[in-house]
Amino acid sequence: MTLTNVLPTAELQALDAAHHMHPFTANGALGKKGARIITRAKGVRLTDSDGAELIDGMAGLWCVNIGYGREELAEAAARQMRELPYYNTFFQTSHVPALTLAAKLAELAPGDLNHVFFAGSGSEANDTNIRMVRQYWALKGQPERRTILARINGYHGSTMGGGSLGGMAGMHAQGGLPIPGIVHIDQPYWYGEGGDMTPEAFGLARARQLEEKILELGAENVAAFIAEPVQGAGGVIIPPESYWPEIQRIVDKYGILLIADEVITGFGRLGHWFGSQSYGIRPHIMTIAKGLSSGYQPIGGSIVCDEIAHTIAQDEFNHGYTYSGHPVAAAVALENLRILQEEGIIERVREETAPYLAQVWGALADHPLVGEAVSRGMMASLALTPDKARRARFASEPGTVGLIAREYSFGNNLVMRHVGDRMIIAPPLVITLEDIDALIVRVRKTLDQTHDHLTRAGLLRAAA
Ligand code: PXG
Repeated sequence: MTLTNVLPTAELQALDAAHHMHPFTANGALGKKGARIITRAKGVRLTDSDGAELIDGMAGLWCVNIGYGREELAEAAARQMRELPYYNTFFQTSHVPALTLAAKLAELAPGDLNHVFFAGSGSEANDTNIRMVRQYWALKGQPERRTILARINGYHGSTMGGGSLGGMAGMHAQGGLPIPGIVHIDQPYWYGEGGDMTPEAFGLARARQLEEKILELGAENVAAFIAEPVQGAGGVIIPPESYWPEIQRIVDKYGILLIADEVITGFGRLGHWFGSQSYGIRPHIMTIAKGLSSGYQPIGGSIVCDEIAHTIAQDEFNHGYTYSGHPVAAAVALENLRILQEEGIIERVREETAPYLAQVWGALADHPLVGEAVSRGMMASLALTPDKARRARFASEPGTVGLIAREYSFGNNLVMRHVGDRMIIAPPLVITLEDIDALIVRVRKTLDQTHDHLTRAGLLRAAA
């Protein structure tokens, strides 16, 4: 018996409001309204404490790649807990789940990305990356190479390091971020910022900001550039095709380390094991988390190339987490990778479901409220606009319209997020064509309701 079974929704909500501090939430307002309590899930569907069934268009928080309810993962966790629930890897010991998972990741990762440093989350892994690239350059006799370049509206986590690498203004406004030594350049967001340029020209221009910044700071002071292959939390921003090849040219030219933050794009979301493969880029480090265990256990890490790993190995690296390579999390991750591989889930995304999603999601562009409807793999976004021809923003505070749409979507039993006035989805990779159809029906209904609402409320107005 669980709490869910013994308490009515209102009492669960009251306990939640009284004691539970939610992340990224105005808890006062949520407490008054009451959180929706999710009690169980299967496949791509969630059930709430009132018994309603929702399609989870966000795979939890971009992580439940294999879908909910896979018994094999529960079994793997139980088996590992009985055998060895915990041991550390700090002081000259190792254990089978961590070393097997590291070897498996080395096999799956491209090129010479053959070494894994484990963390408990994506944020922790990016904190590791900051320290690792600086230590690498120190050991190479270039300790002045400390600055890490990142992007405005990128997301790399919520720790002091991760939040600093990220370029979220709302996060930098609180708690003294960013830490020193991190410099941001603009994002390759053509729809919102490209003006009259073609996407291709804009992609090149934004990539060349990296070169300009390197020259401004002096290449001898720059350690690394970090970026998500496709920005997730920033609003599913898919860069123009010209962007990544130019970034690769620039990091190669100046000998800057490239960190691909694959926390969302890893483990099949773009139709390849890693987003870097989808874009043909060659990172020195990939940050991983989320889909590594399909969210069934908290685990993250950095997959590191030979050159950095061999250099770091020359000295003691004074860094690590109690739960680095946690045996239960590692055992669950291994089982998750087995399922992704043996069931051909990533190939199916690439060959079947992603092309289908691109077609039916792209067709939403005919809706009067939609300025662009784009997808890559199992990540998709809509830009809402009061004036399609001008790619106009709403006159209302950014996010007002997005929130209205999100509320309708939730009411239609579809979990679709908003980032400002962009609507985003990233469903479990196991979603079927029929479920994509069901999802699209709910999105269309949501758009119609939002359009009616904006018309009635006089909000269908463009910013000057
Ligand atoms: N990098 C990327 C690219 C992410 O998307 C992290 C790092 C941090 O991972 P952890 O495991 O520390 O959360 C993330 C996480 C959102 C949202 O609102 C996205 C994330 C986390 C929380 C909210 O879309 N992504």
